[in-house]
Amino acid sequence: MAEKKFKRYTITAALPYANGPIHIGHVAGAYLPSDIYARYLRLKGEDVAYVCGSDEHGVAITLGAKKEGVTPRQFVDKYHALMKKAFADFGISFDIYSRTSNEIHYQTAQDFFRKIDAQNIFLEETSEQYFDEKENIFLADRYISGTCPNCGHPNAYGDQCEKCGTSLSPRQLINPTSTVSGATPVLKPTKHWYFPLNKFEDWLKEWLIEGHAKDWKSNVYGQCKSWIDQGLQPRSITRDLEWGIPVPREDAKGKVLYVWFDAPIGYISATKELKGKDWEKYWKDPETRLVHFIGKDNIVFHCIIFPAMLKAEGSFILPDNVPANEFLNLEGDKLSTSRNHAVWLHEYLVDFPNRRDELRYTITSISPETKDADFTWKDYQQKVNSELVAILGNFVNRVMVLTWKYFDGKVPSAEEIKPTSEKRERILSLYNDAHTNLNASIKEMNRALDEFRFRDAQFHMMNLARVGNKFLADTEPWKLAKEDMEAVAGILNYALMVVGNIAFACQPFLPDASLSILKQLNIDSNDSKKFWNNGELIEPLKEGHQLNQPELLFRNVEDEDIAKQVEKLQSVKKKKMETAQETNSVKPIKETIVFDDFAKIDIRIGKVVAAEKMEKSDKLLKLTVQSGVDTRTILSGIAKHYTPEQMLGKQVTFVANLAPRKMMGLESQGMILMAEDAQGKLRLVLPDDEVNPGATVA
Ligand code: B3M
Ligand code: ZN
Repeated sequence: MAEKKFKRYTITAALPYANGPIHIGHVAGAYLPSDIYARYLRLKGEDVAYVCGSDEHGVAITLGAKKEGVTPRQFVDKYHALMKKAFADFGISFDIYSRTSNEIHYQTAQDFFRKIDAQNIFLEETSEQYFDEKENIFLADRYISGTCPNCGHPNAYGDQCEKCGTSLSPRQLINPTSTVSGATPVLKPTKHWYFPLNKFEDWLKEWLIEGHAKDWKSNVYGQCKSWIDQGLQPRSITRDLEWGIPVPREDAKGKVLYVWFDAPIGYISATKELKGKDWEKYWKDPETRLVHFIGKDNIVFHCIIFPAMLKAEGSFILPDNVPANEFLNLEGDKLSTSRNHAVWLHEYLVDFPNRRDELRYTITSISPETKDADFTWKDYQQKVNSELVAILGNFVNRVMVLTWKYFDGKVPSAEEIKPTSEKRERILSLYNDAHTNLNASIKEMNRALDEFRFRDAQFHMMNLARVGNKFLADTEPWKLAKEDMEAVAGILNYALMVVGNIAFACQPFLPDASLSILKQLNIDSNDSKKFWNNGELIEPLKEGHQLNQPELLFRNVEDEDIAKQVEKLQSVKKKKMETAQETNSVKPIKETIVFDDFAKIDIRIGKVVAAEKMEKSDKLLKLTVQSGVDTRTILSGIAKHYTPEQMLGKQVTFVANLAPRKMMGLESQGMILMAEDAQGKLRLVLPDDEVNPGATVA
């Protein structure tokens, strides 16, 4: 890694919307990696400002408040408190957890706007925007949904399609509807301010594509590049809303800043709140390293839009790295707040008291650093039981117990073992092996931490315990105790030294375990800095030093512990399905069939060449269908939904090999496929473009 020496670090973690509790997906995306990194830097003695806070503006908030029937203020107060507590209880070591409804943030965001505005950078434009006449509001962002012009997803929002990730504006949506009232919106003129991202395109290319291509993660760089390659457009940065930061202009009454304009400035406001007069160093000194930790859905905002805003403002440093993570899934399914498919941090802390490290460990070991990952409770149990308990806990405990057994809990003499016998020669070579491996692991761990590869870093940390265990298993001090206590003393002295180094090494990953080991060794963390700057093993224990009693670092997770959690997830799913069925009376899914069952059905596209009402039936239409192979008669129960005139010339999808059936004295030679919803609405199932009759469907 290119060694750049920074004087201080400003570490930010995405400001979560104050619209729901924190779940493990959030933890895996931004909070745990940033916490590990911040702890690592502090341990090295670096000057760190690690800032975060609640994002309290935008439609995510106003819609949520409306749903709960409270004011936005009451809504954010509730969730801000909940999130702040969950982070603190989980031990995320923010230097400050602020919020964007603070006075200091209003000031900071408005000053930021004014500074750019004074340079006449913003564009001002009156344009026709969608308006909900029922609710009397303009429909931006999540207030409006419709079909995505890019992928056809029927529920894309006015700012983004969550299916394909395309960033959108409301006018691009096909068949837009108001998410507030369900109304079809009308167009109405309104004035807004736009940030001319296009004018920063060349600068962005140079700074990002040429400047950071090599040191940024490839998933981050790739997304940025494709955004820039598509060409950048001006983005509106104001909204017609009541909740938000007023646009600081005389002629902008009733307008507020767009949430994505003010939210990243929240990092700056939080730093001001934290550091007082000293804050500028953390944002304006080029020797400060600014690093944003986020999830992949926030990449463009942090890598393109916010940097361009900082550049336009002119006095700030730019992010040096944005190590964004991919997504974490849960038990094979997307995490979802609205579906309640999640492991909520505050609930985990109640269900698994004093087991914060176990969750940290599991999440880091599957961290979605390069691709999406899946959290399963079975995995959690396995990682705790066969890694934390069996490797780390076991090693520390064995060393502690043996030292108490043979040396009354005092660090034994490290006097050099002379190679006076074959056995001793073997022990000496085992020392050498262990030493080489331990130092290599420490180096690898440090390198991985510098490169934001936290999963690898944690693996190398665990290697210290793996090597320690192997050293004990190979040297077998419990057998030597009968013949060579000098050798036993040497072995345990060395093993204790390894335990001490593990206490330091696991600090960023497993802070509670680290404290427990330090307590058992009866040392404080003074030597931490030495360890983290040395890059190799250090000797934290003196001969004769008295240890405390051993205590267990981790306990096994029992089958019933995880069964309860799996059950909880399933019962949420079941309940959701039941209520969905009750409210929509959606029919349950039929029994599973195998592919061969499906393959027997011959579905074709045909064209209606004649259509008439069946006599004495108000339901049936008699259709003459050209099937590509033949011309046949099909009777279809759609007369209440389609007229013969409407059907004439239409394509239809039909089952071509269904045994003919007699209906009202006439033979029907097939079945037209229809979609029917719970309200009885019936629609033809059709290809979305004309195909030739006889086309097969599979
Ligand atoms: N609140 C989006 C999110 O929670 C947004 C992040 C802001 S970071 C400045 O995913
Ligand atoms: Zn889409």
